[in-house]
Amino acid sequence: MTHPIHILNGPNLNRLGRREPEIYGTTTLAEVEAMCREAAGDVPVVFRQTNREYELIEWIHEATDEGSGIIINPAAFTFTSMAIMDALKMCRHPIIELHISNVHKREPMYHRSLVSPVATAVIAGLGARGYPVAVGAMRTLIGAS
Ligand code: DHK
Repeated sequence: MTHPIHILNGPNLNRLGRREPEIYGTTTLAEVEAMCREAAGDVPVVFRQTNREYELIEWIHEATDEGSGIIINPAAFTFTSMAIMDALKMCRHPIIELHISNVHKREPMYHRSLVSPVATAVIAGLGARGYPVAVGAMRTLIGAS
């Protein structure tokens, strides 16, 4: 039995679809979750979102102990949280950092990720479609396809 892919989402992503649609699109987080589960096929998925930094850290610990890989959109915590970076450092599974927008085309405050140095790969700018792309890549990284 393959351990789950943990897909973790940070602050304000609960409002996806209504939040700055010109940047993040109109796809809702529930629709993103469905896209991920379809892309995962026979690999189980844990899909979560929180606005609480400590909770995201605890979920990273859980994914480290019980999962097969982490796909994480830390949202604004990407650029501020050394605690999330430190939690990810403990993970020996593949880590894909995911952003809906191309953060490198945005304002300078979005250009220095604290997560990228500890991630296996980064996907940014594909919109909500980046999530199923990340799941497909994670299936390959964990040997599921
Ligand atoms: C999502 C957010 O909420 C922003 O704070 C990030 C990221 C970008 C995204 O593009 O998915 O800066």
